[in-house]
Amino acid sequence: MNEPSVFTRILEGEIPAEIVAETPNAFVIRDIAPQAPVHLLVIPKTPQYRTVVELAEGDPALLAEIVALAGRMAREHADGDFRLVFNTGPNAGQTVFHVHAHVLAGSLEEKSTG
Ligand code: DGP
Repeated sequence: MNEPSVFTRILEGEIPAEIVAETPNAFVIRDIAPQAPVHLLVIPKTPQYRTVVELAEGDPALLAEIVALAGRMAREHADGDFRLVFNTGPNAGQTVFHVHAHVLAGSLEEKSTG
């Protein structure tokens, strides 16, 4: 058995984090190191998919739920416009291998992302 991911540990209350939104299949937290005025992580509850490609291949309906929830978060926390980022693989900067969508929104002028 793999160790539970940091996101599973947050979902189970072992690591403190505010759950910003929750649905039957997904939950949302604020990124601990925000790269934009609004930087949320939309995360499937299941830990079984490590990357967005695995999720797309294994459960496309769940991927669609993640994208729809990202859109809802952008409307509720910003003006509805957002960037959706799935870092995929360590050479692309992925550090947590429990698939998650970065929702980056808010004023471009305030943003300090690379
Ligand atoms: P990635 O590099 O795409 O795997 O993004 C993982 C993100 O997870 C990274 O931007 C920081 C965030 N993160 C890691 N640990 C924690 C944590 O304990 N709490 C919160 N809120 N975010 C975390």
